[in-house]
Amino acid sequence: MTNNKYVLDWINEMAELTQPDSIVWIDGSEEQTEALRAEACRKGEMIKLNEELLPGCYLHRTAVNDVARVEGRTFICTRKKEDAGNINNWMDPKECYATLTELFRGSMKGGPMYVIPYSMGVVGSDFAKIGIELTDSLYVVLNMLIMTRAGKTVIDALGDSPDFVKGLHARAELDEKKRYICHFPEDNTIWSVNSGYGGNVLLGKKCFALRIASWLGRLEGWMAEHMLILGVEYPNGEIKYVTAAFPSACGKTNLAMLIPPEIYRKQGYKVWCVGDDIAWLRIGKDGRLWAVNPENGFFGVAPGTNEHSNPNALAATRKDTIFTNVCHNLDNNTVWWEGLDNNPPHNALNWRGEKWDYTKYDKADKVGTSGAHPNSRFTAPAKNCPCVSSEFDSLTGVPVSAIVFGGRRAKTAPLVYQSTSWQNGAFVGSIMASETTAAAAGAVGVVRRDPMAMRPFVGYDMGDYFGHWLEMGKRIPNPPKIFHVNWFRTDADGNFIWPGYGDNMRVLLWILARCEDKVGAEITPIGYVPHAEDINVEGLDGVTVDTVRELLSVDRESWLEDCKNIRDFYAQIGERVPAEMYEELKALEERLQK
Ligand code: OXD
Ligand code: MN
Repeated sequence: MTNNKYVLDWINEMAELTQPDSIVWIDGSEEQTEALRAEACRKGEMIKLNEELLPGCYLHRTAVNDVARVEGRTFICTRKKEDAGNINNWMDPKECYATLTELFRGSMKGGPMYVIPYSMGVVGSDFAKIGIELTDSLYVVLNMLIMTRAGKTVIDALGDSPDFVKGLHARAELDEKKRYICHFPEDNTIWSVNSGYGGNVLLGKKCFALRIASWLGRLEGWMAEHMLILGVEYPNGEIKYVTAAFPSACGKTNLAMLIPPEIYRKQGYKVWCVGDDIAWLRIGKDGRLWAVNPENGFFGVAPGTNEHSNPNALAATRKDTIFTNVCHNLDNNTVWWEGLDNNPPHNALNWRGEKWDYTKYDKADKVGTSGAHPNSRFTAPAKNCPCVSSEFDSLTGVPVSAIVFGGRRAKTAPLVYQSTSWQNGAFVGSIMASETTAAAAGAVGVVRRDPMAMRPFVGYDMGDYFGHWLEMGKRIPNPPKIFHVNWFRTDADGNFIWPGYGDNMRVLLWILARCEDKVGAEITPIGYVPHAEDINVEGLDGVTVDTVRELLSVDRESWLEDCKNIRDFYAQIGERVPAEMYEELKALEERLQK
């Protein structure tokens, strides 16, 4: 497919190491893709679902020990340890290549090596970057064909250039003790071995579009962020764009595809989805910040997705979708997950492929008793989404009015607040915290600091990353305003107070009104908080202005407690945390103590 010497030499070298029987180039044609789907079914890697009810859809199960990203096995391999920083796991590149070379050796024997040329971003746009993934997994090929723009057009666009990210993946023995997800930002290289779970093996996504891209962004003066991108359309047709960073499985996909409450729909408000997970941000010629979504599909969390929480996501999964680790309804050969509806299938296999008894479901042991794994996923083409933005394929992206940070916090963080400047906003992002979810292996529900929702995804030192945010702020003549939200505050009984989902529109409209100086706010020690009356509660059941007042309250004691934790976390990041962040922290403490 190409004469590019850099590409061919590298593929030959990797093939000599992994020893596949053949090399199969992925051209992106429907003909080849359909043949590969059929082959995946023949080999038992995928199950074809009911063609009438779920046309073009498939089910895949990963190994039971391989169901989430493995942060403990994810490494940034820079020559100097300090460039990877204290928050990342680090390995010396030479040592890492040597260890992984032995794991890759002969790992593709007996089967083909697939070569997937892919572009993150629209081919031909200034934002786009090219990668090539070599893999032994058909599941990876078929997912990459949904999640990225892949195939011949990409290799043609690369031409003779050496400028591509080299990704090597092999499932090998799926041995979790020998599982490694390794990034070599100085070599534009990613090696992933012994996993088959999306976040570890779809190398265009977290590995390239966040970890390697964040490194490139720092070098080249742009940003790669764990952010959704949405457009709010006003009744007059004007559209304002917002990006929002929430940690994994905290509702980015739901917010990105939000359906406004009826009172707004009637007036003509709409929300358009540009992206649900990753944003690449560049300074435009007009001095504003512009965003693109480098992906081409959604790799969304299935459980909890339903007609109420996210009808747009659900619609996106009704055709040409790959489901991973969901429950298989044997009666009609469709899929099911907890929170889809109240009718669990009676004749079904669970995510492990075992006969499933829905009456044994125990909320306290989801992994053991649920039909679908808590981190089960759908891989759906973005084009399937009824609210996909007309700017989805734009070469220049969309101009960003507001950046929103958010976490899952039962207490402390109010429903929404606004930072007082770009520097203060970067500080607000740096002190984000959230309760952990099933998207990563490990305990669920523990509060951990997750700066800008990028803790698992920054490809270099976290202190330097904060520094890059501050630098960018100095260079954007007309920067977006920066906010923080928390949809997850609970009452004394542990129930969520704010209805969330579509009603988050009410908060988005306050945010956008602030961006245009159309609404006032109260200044508090943490920043600008809405006057409770300015969050519209019309049409909400059981939520009054008083509820909103409670949701907006700032408890000085718990904030001061949080500040101690932030100080410890900054110390853990180490000496590259910029002085400006410590100044912001000190000023916050002083305001809270006043
Ligand atoms: C994801 C994640 O899959 O953040 O998007 O884990
Ligand atoms: Mn994510």
